[in-house]
Amino acid sequence: MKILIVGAGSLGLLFAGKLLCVAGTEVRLVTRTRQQAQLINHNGIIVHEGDDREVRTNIMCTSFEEPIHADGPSDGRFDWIFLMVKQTHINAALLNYVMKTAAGSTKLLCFQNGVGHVERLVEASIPANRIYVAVTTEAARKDVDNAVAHTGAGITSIGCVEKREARDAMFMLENVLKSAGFHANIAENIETIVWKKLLVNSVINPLTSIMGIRNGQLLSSPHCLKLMESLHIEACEVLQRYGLHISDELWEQLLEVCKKTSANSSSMLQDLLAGRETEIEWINGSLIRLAAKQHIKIPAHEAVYNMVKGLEQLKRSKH
Ligand code: KPL
Repeated sequence: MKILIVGAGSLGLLFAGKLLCVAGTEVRLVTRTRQQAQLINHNGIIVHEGDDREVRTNIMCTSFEEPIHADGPSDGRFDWIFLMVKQTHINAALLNYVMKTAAGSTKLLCFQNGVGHVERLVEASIPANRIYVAVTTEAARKDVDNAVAHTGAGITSIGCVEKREARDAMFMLENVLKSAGFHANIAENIETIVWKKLLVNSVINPLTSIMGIRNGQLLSSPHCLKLMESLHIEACEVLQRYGLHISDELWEQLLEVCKKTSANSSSMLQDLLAGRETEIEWINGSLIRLAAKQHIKIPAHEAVYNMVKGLEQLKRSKH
């Protein structure tokens, strides 16, 4: 199986590093900058597992600026392209790159947080029957541009946008992911899984970003728990009206995510501190837009949305 991973953040490096160890799998990696591509070409990818194991693998890596066919044995015909960039990095140039790189049968697996990216891919004329969605709870921290620490094992669910599409291809991919050591499964209801992850992100990410705290600290104060509850209740109402089955267990799962990732800074807080645009538009923004279609107001989400947007602008003007 030939896989092209687009995006070399923490998850891109983790998946590339682990998939490279699977016999019969060819993996290539695309980075945003030439410097990162050069570093990875010279030094490989290092994955630090929790048990102090260190796996170093060599990989062929290019940057967006270089054509994918230029420097390797691969004929550029990939079975899968894993799109592992953030929502904020999906722009015309990236879509153009993906379209040029994909052959007629290449399937695209999207790992983004939130919703909205699939629609943007379809608008860019990528056929819906070639778009697949992945939701992963793997936790990883990029230490340097070619090294990643696997900080927590999670579950990766994959599903297709068009229900009747290639199950065989998904089975094969599921097996490859499992051989690489990931807990992977094929989800019949990938849309529900996407929205549930969005709900978790819509509570933890803005609150940790506004307060500048780690995920676990949300649990240490009744005031924080109250804020979490308000966001959770509003989001559940919107998703139930949208037709998704949302059980009471989701609140427990939300608390569990905070516990499991207690020492981590949320991705939104990391983006804010680094002066990058956050994914708030595709997380809480998507919920607000869905609520508007239902003619209801979700004031707690609107408040955190505006606070994060405000902070984002202030931080970006300083950088
Ligand atoms: O996915 C996350 C993120 O930081 O984006 C977690 C850790 C689950 C918090 O929402």
